[in-house]
Amino acid sequence: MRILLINVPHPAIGSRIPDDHLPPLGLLAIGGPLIDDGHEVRLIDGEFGPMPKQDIVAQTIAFRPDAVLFGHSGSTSGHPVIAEIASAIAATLPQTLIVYGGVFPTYHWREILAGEPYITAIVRGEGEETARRLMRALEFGHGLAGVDGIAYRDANGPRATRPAAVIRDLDAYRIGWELIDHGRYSYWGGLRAAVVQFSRGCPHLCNYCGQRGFWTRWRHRDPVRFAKELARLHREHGVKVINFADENPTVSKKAWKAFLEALIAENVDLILVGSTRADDIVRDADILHLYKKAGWQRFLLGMESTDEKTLELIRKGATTTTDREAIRLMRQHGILSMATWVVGFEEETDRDHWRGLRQLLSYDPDQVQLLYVTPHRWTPYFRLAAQRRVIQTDRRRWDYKHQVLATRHMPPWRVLLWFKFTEMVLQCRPKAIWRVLFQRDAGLRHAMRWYTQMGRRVWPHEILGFLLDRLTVNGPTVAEFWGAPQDGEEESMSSSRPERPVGTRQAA
Ligand code: B12
Ligand code: SF4
Repeated sequence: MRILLINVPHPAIGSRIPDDHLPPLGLLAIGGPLIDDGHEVRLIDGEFGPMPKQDIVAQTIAFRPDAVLFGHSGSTSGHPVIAEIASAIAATLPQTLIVYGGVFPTYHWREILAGEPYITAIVRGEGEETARRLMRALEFGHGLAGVDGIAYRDANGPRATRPAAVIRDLDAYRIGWELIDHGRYSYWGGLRAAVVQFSRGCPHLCNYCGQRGFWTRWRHRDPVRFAKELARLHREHGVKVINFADENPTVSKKAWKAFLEALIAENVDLILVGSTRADDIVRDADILHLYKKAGWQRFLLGMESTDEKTLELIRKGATTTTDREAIRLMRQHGILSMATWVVGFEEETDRDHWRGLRQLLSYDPDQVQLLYVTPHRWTPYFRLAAQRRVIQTDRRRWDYKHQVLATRHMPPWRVLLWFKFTEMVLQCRPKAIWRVLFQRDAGLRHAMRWYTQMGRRVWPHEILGFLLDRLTVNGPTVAEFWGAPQDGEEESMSSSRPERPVGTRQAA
């Protein structure tokens, strides 16, 4: 089959503000196995430019695909863009099959299939094996009812097949790196970059997390093979920065240490950045020198709130003591810390913001990233927020960087003021400025300067965006806006059945 993968341009600041773009790992992850099955696969990456809709449609027509596959990592807020481009392609090429995958459609398949007739099928959960089976069924005209892990329309309307089994051996599927020109992709201020995954999922139970249930179970790749793949990306494609897409790569100290040692043995000069949990950093105090030696330059630590009551509400399972200690240890080992902090909880008052700011200051992180509470329907937290009022009805804005919910004790402009004030105090205090200007390690200095520069560009964009956005007064409740809670379906795959890859196309 001729298969076209499309990465649509995302309107969020994460895509539009930086000059850098990262490869769309989700699409490459399904592209590799589809190429190995004998399909002719091509990728259009609309992030560059960004590409106007008509150019994407024109390039699609030129390729004459049998199937167009969509998916986007900025999942919820990316959906309206995918819907717009998919419907334009369907209007021009009505015979083309349209397949959609990723986190948001995995859960919102009922509404999408009911309201968007141009979508042929949705892949639910991880896509490597399911996409192979689905494309084979579509190619040979087999019924879709026998393909696990999808949703489609039958005579009775939208229906889902039984959940796919989680992939136990992540090394059994390769990333379709040949679909991209590595020279186009960069991060960290113009350095050639790739996104990778050592592991999938997370064993923790934070009740707002939209990712843990999607991957259903924590698994990791073979540490040595994974290190070799990173080294190959460096040697053969000149990749310098490796961005880890993992929710939580450090869950198993044994596997993580084996990876760090294997990468050190490869002796490649890489910059590694990603996210992890503060308690894992504290647990690994004795091997943090290996982190540094392997190339770790920054970890994003999800602190979400510094208020113990809120941490309990969101079941973060963290304490303010470990958060602070993790930052101290990282600094001691020359690794930057970025603390994410969430605002917009319903009962927040000025006093809470003030206390949070002071605690954040006492943590002394190198960088902060503030986000707004944004409930996903498939998480337990959604139930707690279901009756809150929505003030932002444009779904493209549900990207954590826009206020979407009303809070009880203050108007949106005051929440924005606290949001910006907290960022400003953290990033403009003398210590932070000193680190930006005089950080001794040149690599860390570059990283601090690049982030500061990003911040300077994001600020006017966010403030102007707030002034221009039309916020709804007396909007719908969260449940009215998105539908009833769906936390019963949080785990998108089955972890009890073993996954057996189907044979290759040639063998079939
Ligand atoms: C790397 C990353 C980025 C990179 C994007 C790089 C890129 N080109 O994709 C950058 C830094 C630019 C970024 C920006 C943003 N991001 Co981001 N990002 C991530 C991160 C860390 C990893 C994504 C990833 O590669 N995952 C690994 C791949 C393999 O998984 P996947 O994409 O889900 O694909 C699998 C399946 O879903 C499925 N699949 C996916 N697509 C398709 C398509 C088909 C046809 C099929 C069959 C299957 C399929 O198969 C794949 C293999 O199993 C995640 C957090 C996380 N841990 O996942 C957040 C995350 C995806 N980002 C998020 C957000 C909100 C954003 C922004 C909106 C932030 C902002 N306000 O600017 C923007 C959006 C712009 C964008 N380009 O996505 C949220 C999305 C939340 C949601 N559910 O809506 C996440 C989950 C973070 C979070 N904490 O919640 N992001
Ligand atoms: S630690 Fe992070 S990835 Fe794990 S459940 Fe909590 S928010 Fe999700």
